[in-house]
Amino acid sequence: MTALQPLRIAIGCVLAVAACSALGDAGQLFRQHCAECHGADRFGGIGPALLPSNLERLRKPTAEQVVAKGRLATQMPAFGDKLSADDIRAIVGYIYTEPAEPPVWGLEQIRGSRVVHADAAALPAKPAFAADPLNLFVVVEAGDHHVTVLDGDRFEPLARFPSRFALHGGPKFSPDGRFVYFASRDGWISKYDLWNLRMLAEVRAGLNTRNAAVSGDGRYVLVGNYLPNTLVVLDARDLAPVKVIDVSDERGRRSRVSAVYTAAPRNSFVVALKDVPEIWELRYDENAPPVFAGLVHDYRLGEAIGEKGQFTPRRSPLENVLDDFFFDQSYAYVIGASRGAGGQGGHGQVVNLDVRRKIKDVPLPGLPHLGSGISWEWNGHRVMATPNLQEGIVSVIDTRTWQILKQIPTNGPGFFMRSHENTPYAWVDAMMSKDRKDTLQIIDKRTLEIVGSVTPEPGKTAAHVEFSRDGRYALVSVWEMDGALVVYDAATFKEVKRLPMKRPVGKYNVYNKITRSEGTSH
Ligand code: DHE
Repeated sequence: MTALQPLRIAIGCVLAVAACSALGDAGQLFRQHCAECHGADRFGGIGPALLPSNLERLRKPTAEQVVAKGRLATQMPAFGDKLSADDIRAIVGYIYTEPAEPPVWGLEQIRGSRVVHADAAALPAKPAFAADPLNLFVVVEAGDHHVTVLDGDRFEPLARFPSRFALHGGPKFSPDGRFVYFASRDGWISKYDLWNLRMLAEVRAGLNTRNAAVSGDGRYVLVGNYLPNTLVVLDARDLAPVKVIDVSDERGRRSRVSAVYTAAPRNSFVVALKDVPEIWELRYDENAPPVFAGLVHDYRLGEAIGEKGQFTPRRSPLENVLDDFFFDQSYAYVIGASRGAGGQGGHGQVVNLDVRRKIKDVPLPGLPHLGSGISWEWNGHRVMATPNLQEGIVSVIDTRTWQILKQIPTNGPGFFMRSHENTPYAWVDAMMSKDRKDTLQIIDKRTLEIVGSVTPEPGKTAAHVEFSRDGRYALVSVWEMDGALVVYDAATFKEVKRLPMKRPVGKYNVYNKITRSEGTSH
């Protein structure tokens, strides 16, 4: 030990004690002013969870503003007249600090959170309205955390109800289109009956959730979580938890789940992992063959080693993490890319889920948003197209050879792309463009050229398209607090109707979803 070391240690101790006591004061302020709504454990209550991983999308200065001024269209009040700027800063510092004990959210907590509002079996098994139940749109209004159910023939709302805080990802439907399941970033899964226009059940499956998928047979919901590192299987009837699966590689290295998807033709869920380079496939049918626990192997045909096949992960090892991907129409292939920090931008990979390995690299530029990809027949074979979160291009890829056919330049980076079997056009937004985020461009799927555009409201972000069941209308969001849902004639690109909505982030057509239309996300 050098002469200076005891001094350094002493200073370190004083600083640590000071930091602890500052956190202690902040903790006291939190308990006094925030815990009633956000929970003493910061797991959330009537307000959202306030743990560092849940706050990743909120910058600290914005968080301070929210505490001082409140949050529009929520129950979050303003504390600016009760708390000093220093107190507010202390509270914000506290909520961005990891709790002393790692948060626990297992089977018991999930079970304890479940709320059953009504029993679907006791409700009429037919729609309570005259509108076509397969041409309904479910519109997620993030501005004030509501959902609107829209008649897709008349474009009139049938119902509007409050959702959990911050829904994210596409709602998922039961195979007959009667039930819709929503996931919130805070882990709440809600089941709603579209025929009776009633909320049926809610359960908190995680503390920080990515998304949920419904099995092709409609019996299970799989939820993928960042916090804790788990997959949760729910019974789709009443959202009762069936199984919690810890997510780690075979050496025990834990991973967050990027997203879960249903591969109905394979009777399986496919899971993208954020921190370990593997794709998982979990069969949901009871007849699933047992899975060999080893890393690089196939289904075991003979003896099982303790694990049933149902809900047992079958791992495909990869060279790189993939967290965003697109299934080809056969569901044997996925093309994926990594989008997080350390991701391999410019590096798409095609993975064959049967041989369980990468079969091709695709030199995709920027950050392709493959989860939003669409496909169609082009010159006798199938192509897919993906928007790009970083560059103003749409990449069109031949799915026989996985070669890039064309990079179509657009107004700027965009999030979402959509089409329909009954239209020759694909619509793409440029919501991250510097100066053209108010405009969607329309690509002719035959010529791969841009042939038109729509600007629903100059200067206001326009994004996310979904077609009506018959493909005649394209619905676009004006993505603002006082925004709108704008209905366009998909052939003439002329506006047909406009409905005011509160930041309508996404809209989903029941028929297009349950038939896995080639023009929409699945
Ligand atoms: Fe999403 C879907 C991941 C940020 C709005 N987003 C998805 C899905 C994934 C994903 C994996 C597919 C899930 C599904 O449908 O089941 N999103 C991510 C991210 O990793 C990213 C970039 C960072 C993050 O914070 O998670 C991200 N997403 C956003 C946003 O900032 C958006 C624009 C606004 C918001 O509400 O958070 C946003 N994501 C959406 C929407 C969908 C979605 C509207 C559903 C798309 C669809 O039409 O199916």
